[in-house]
Amino acid sequence: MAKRERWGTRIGLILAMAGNAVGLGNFLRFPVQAAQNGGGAFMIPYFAALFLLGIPLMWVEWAVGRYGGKFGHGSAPGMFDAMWKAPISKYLGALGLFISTVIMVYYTYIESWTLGFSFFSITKAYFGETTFDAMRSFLQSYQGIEKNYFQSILPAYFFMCVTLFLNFFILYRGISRGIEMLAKIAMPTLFLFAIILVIRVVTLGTPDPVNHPDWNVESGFAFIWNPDFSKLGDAKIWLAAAGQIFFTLSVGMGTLQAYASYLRENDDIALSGLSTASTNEFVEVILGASIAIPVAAAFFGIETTQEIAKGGAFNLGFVSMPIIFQKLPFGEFFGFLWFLLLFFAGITSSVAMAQPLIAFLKEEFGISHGRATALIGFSVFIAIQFVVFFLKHGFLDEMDYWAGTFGLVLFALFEIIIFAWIFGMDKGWAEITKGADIKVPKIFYYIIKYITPLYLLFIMVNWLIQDAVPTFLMQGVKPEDIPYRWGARGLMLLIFIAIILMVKVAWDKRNKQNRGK
Ligand code: MET
Repeated sequence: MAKRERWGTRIGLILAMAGNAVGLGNFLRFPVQAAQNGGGAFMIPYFAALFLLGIPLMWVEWAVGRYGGKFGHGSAPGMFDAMWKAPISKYLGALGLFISTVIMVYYTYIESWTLGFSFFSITKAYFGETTFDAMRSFLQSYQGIEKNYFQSILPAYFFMCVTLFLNFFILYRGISRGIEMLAKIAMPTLFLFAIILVIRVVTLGTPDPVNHPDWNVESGFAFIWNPDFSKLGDAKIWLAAAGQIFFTLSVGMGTLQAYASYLRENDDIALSGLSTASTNEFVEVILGASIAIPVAAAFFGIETTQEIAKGGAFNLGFVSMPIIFQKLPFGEFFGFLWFLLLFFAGITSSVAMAQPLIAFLKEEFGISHGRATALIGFSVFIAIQFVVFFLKHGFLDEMDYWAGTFGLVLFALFEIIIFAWIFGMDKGWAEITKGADIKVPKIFYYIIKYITPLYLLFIMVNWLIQDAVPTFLMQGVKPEDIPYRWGARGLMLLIFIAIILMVKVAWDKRNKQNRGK
């Protein structure tokens, strides 16, 4: 077996794993989800999901990854196959490969907007667009949806190309010289930028005490942190909270496992996994929660902030934030920090999304690192065209729904059943605690074995009853978008079939070789 790459240092590994988890989800998706789901009402199911789904799955995925790595596998098909010798297991693993790949395609495009907008901040390009309509129109003309400030999609296309190039350049340099190096630079910078922004936000007070004395940062914090028990009966909030935990921790997509596969057999995973989850949560609920919502509450009031969040996933980050920057002294500088922070958060996650596929091509097909990276870079470049040009018709939303929301839960369900019930919880527990630098509380043995799978099952059943049919039939989707949404499904199906076929070919080849021996 060829010698596998390794992480250079422990701190590098933790930063890379934290970089994998900390992403656009922490700063853009979290505030929107919290605001849409009633702030303080959201946080209770959120923490429940963190302890019953997020942290247990974090440990499981590190264990699955390190175990698979022992057999030379950096992607889920091989990992599942190592844990469960049944023909189907590698195909269930293929689902993980599929999810990370699809997410990479649309995620890098959003990531590229942040790079663009950091440039537009420092050059004050959007200064003058001071109303919601004007700023939304700026964003939409950048995205090629309408013609206004930008007359063509070229600037967006340019930043997309730069972003893809940077991603694949880093991936080309490999685990320790590429991904680890990036994390060592990007993560501390991200912390610094976020802290500067939080300080700026908390010192804002009440910007307009005469006309709006109750519009202030405190009201933003109160909105998130005053627990609201009245809405706990609403299943939607529980599902949204679980969805956010999945998205933000990057569980259920194969990227944490891929990173963990570069560990040595006796390297700790208990403490490292917990550190990754804690870092992510610190960034999300301390830093992420202290920027977009409180600042919007101070300038627009809580009601409007909730309206903004309901208006779409990017309204808070790309529309309301730029309006606020224009009201602040040195706003161009804070805008630059905000969007560059998002870019760093994004790129340390997106490189992780390509890693399973790169490992797969190298390990299961014997393709060289350079060629595998180039091949995937090229394929992502082709697929992203659809996202860029059909953005207006919900292409991105469709992919985000199936891969970034539904897919994560489905894959995690298969994974935990294989890990806790087929591989077996006793062996699984031994894996999690092997080489551990902390004592993992025994209660997690039972949580992983019973509660997490049941929780996931419950989410899936709930989905089947409530959402499956209307979502599948695209109820509520604008009629003119339906063909494009089907197009997105077609593209995903194509990617899925391609991955399944590759898994089949690789295993057929391997079985033949084994028989020949
Ligand atoms: N965890 C990263 C983020 O929060 C990547 C998520 S992809 C489902 O953005």
